[in-house]
Amino acid sequence: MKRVITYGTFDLLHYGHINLLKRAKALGDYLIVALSTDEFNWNEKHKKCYFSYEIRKQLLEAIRYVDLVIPEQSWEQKSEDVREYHIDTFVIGDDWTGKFDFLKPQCEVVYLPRTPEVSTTQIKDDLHSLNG
Ligand code: C2G
Repeated sequence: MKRVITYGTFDLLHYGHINLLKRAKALGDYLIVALSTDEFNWNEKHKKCYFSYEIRKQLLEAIRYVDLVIPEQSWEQKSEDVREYHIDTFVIGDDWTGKFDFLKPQCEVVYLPRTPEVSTTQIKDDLHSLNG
């Protein structure tokens, strides 16, 4: 069984996220999503999530491509995750190209093209301008 892992915030879930998860699952048989906790988002990514970790986790668990959701609590946990979950392939959007090549000795590293024209930031901005 080929095991795939990906990482992200997945706030205000949209079709760009779904496209990523669908392609990630197609690379193997079992997909783990390491979901950024609220603390990690705030302290490390300076992102304030609209939905809490628990809600974002529930949403991801409802997606047919996702087999397991675990917390992402630090930038440094990836190597240990790959070991602990016997990961064959690490995958993430190409906005991160090169950033996780250090995992190559442990597993395949795949950067997938992002889905254009959609992002959580854009959704927030559009809603803000809609409501004035
Ligand atoms: N994504 C995409 N297309 C978009 C938007 C996002 O393919 N239009 C992908 C991103 O490239 C990422 C995943 O969807 O692979 C989740 O995106 P974010 O929630 O923005 O995750 P990010 O903040 O990039 O966190 O340790 C890695 C980080 O946790 C990644």
